[in-house]
Amino acid sequence: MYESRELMNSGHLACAGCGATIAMRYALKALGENTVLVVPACCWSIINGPFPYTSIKVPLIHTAFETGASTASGVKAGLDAKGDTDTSVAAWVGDGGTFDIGIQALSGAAERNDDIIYFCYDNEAYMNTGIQRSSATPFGTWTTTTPSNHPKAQPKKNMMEIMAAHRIPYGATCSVAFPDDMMNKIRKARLIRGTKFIHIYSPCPTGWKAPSSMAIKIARLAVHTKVFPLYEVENGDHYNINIAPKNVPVEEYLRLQGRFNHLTEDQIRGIQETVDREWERLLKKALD
Ligand SMILES: Cc1ncc(C[n+]2csc(CCOP(=O)(O)OP(=O)(O)O)c2C)c(N)n1
Ligand SMILES: [Mg+2]
Repeated sequence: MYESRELMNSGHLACAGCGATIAMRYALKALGENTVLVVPACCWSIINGPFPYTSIKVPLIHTAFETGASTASGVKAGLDAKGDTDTSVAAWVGDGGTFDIGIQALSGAAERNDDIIYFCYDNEAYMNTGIQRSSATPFGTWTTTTPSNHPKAQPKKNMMEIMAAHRIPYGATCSVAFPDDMMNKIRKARLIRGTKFIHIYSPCPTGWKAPSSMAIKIARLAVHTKVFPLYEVENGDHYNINIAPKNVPVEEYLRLQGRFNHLTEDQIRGIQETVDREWERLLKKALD
């Protein structure tokens, strides 16, 4: 079975506790070896190792920052032209490459409903270049471009809603703290034709100022505080929540990460209110 095969080697170049690396390991187990990966500029361009070395056992194409989706579309068209319709083509892109600079290419692929799986591993900032804020960075976060005395003033962009609005056949959020849920969703996505969008919550101990041993605990708390709910969206309007959150106060999640150290009680209350409001919105859609 492909699912249990290890398609990632241990000799990669990631920081200790890197969620994006754990995410790749699970994703490859679910995708299987008949896969081509497209990776634009991001931490994963480094993690995989310098050519001719590689830490994964499937072909990987390095491409320009804004071209994750369009390169994947091109690879898929090339394989189709050769008569190969079995190989899965997957873009593996950071949040900066997805929410910001690559959104045009992604929107184009989704509008054409190109048959690719688009993964966004979300560590909530431009980590590879030194922790700059992206539109995936949550409100109130410290980054090197949003210092503690001027933390990020805007909320995180709701990328799944943008993808749902394209009416793609399948979208799902995943977390490295819930590997079975993640692999089930990827296996499901592999069998669906058209554009699939998989949004993976990927802790970055380096950029989040947290101990590497806390990465999975933080990821689990993100789900149980409702900060990052795990759900699927089919055809843009059928919502399904996969893990019931335990309603842990958001403060428990924030306090584990140095990037939120400066937040006042008032600001934390405000974040809790936003999280509750967003959860209610999602719940309404799931119950519809
Ligand atoms: C057009 C362009 N602008 C800027 C860069 C520099 N750059 C390389 S990776 C990166 C950050 C990527 O952030 P993200 O997509 O979130 O992935 P992460 O590094 O967090 O894994 C930037 C700004 C580039 N390679 N190309
Ligand atoms: Mg990032």
